[in-house]
This record gives sequence, C-alpha cells and structure tokens, in this order.
Amino acid sequence: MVGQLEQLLGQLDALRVRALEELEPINSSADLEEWDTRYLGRNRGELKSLSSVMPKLTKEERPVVGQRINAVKTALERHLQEKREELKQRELLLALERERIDVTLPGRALPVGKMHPLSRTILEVTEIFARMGFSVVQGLEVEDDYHNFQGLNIPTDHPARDMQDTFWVSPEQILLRTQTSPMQIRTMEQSEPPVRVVVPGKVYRNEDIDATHEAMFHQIEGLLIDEVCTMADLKGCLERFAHEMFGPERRVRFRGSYFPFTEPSAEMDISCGLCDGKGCRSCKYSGWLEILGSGMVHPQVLRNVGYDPKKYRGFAFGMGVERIAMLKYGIGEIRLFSGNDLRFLRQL
Ligand code: 2U9
Repeated sequence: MVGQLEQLLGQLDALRVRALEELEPINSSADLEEWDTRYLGRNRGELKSLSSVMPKLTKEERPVVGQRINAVKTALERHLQEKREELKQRELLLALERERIDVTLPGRALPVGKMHPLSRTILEVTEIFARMGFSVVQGLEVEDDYHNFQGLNIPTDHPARDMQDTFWVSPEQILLRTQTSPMQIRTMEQSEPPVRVVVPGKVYRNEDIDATHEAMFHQIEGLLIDEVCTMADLKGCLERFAHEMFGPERRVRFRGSYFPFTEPSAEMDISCGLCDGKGCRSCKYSGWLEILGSGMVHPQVLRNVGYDPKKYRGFAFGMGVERIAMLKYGIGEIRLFSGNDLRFLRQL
C-alpha cells in the first residue's frame, strides 16, 4: 500500500516537472490555452485523471495525496498566470511596434470646398446693405405678368415684354422673372412703410449668349421706402456700397438714365481700378466702369401697391451679380460661372 502511495506522489511530482518544462518554451496564446486544457482541464486534464484515484485510497492516504494535488495545481496555475501576463505584454509590444505611428510626418491636407464666386459676391453685397439696415428677402423664379411687368409700370409695348425676350411658361401670363423686382412689389403689397430690402436671385432673359450675356444670370436689387427720402440718400447709400465693395479709393459718378419703374433714374459708374480713371483697355478708354442702375421709385409703382405717393417716396437700385464679380475679380468671361470647371473655381 505504501508503495502505491509513493508511486502516486511520484507521478504527481513528475507531472509537475513535465508540465513546467513544457510551459517554459511556449510563446503563443493558442499554445498556452492548449497547455492549460492538457494539464489543468476540468474534464480530461492530466491532473484530473490522477485525482480520479482518490476514492480508492484509504482515509489516511487521502489528505496526503489531496494536499499534493492541490500543491501541484496551485503551482501550475501560478506559472500559467505568469506566462499569460508575459505573453500579453509581449503581444502588446509587438502590436505597438507593428502599428507604430511616425508623429513627425507632415499631416495629410483634407480637400476643403469653398463658396462659388457668385454666392460669395451675393454674400458680400448683401452684407454691406445689411449693415446699412436692409433685410435680405428672396422670391420665386416663376412669376406672373402683373408682378414682373405691370406693377412695375412696364408698359405693354416695352421691348422686355416682347415674346422674344422673355421665357414665357404660359403665353402672356406666367413667366420666368426677368428681374428680382416682383419680390419688391410683393413685399410692399404685404407690409406698410418703412421698407428696406435687398433681393438677390436668379433671373432669366432670352438673350443671345456671348462673353458677357447668359440667358440665366443673378441680380441683386434693393428698395427703400420712407416718409423722408431723397436722391441724396440714394447717392450716399450707393457710394458707401461702392467704397465697401471695391475700396475707398474708387470714385463714383451718376449719369442720368431711364427705367419705367424709377423717375428720375441714374446709372452709377466707378473709376477704373486698373488705370485709376486714366483710361485703359479694361474700361474701354473711358476711365469708368458701369456697376448699377438706380432711381427714385416711380409714383405709379407706389400707387400700384396702395402706397400714397404724397406721403411716401423711396429709391431703388439693381445690379448684375456676374458683372460685379467680373469687375471685382477681373474675370473676362461670364460663362465660367456656370461651367463648373474646377480650375476656375479653385482660383478665387
Ligand atoms: C421696384 C421699384 C424699382 C430696380 C432697379 C435698375 C435700376 C437696373 C439693371 C442692372 C443691371 C438690371 O441686372 S441688370 O441688367 N437694373 O438698372 N433696377 S432701378 O428698381 C426697382 C425695383 C423694384 C418696386
């Protein structure tokens, strides 16, 4: 009986030595888990097989063998734990090495989009007028004959009303607006003075297309109505705009003109920025560049929206956004704005 006990204890010690010898060279988690199952596994582990003899032992032998089994088990578990830690550390170091980031490399620039030159021009112009107290409103591109023509005092025989010049949606009733003015008529129909609005947006004219004309372009129009308002207010406001948009060194001049919806009417020029008014190719040797049309709102237009022309007066102006952008950024071809050529769009 004593021989059998000794033999069992010897087997347990041998198991411990063999297990630890095999544990030593292991260097992957997969091999380590396999070792764990082989020696310490709860079902078929070698330690478990040796423990299965316990019921056959005597009462005196059991605690001796039990203690040895526990000692072996504790030792294997401790070494297993140490090995696990060691492998974890090693795998972490390997991963760090593999995924190492060179923080001294220059960053990769992300392509950032930017505003279309026309949107930017609209923003610049409307912000200048917003600082002078104007609100920005936008209207519909499809309008009716009354708001686009009649309400603005544009007579039936005016060339703009010609079937050839306007894009009609339904004959002589519904059209693509030829100016943003219908929105000013609507604004006045819906509110009492004082009125101070600027209206940016797309307009449509059935024109022959060339370097400075397209069938669709953008306008910004402005309207101010109040009890006291004179031509001097118009001039001061528009000169201020010209200086903020093109620079305080530019001079302005007003030339008499004619529009059906304003009386008197005037066009505003700024001195040419290239030759400072001396005359060059860019200003066709005149020294001046035309930038907008303007005038005091015609009394008939005020009457049309139910305003009393004896009590109220106002001024209005209109400019082509493409023209303003071409002058400000030195662009010679209007079709570039709608061409979507990135080489052009990236330059500004
Ligand atoms: C109302 C009353 C008056 C708007 C005005 C102009 C003069 C003008 C052109 C500039 C170049 C059109 O884009 S363009 O071809 N516009 O010269 N526009 S006064 O006058 C108004 C508007 C609304 C109710």
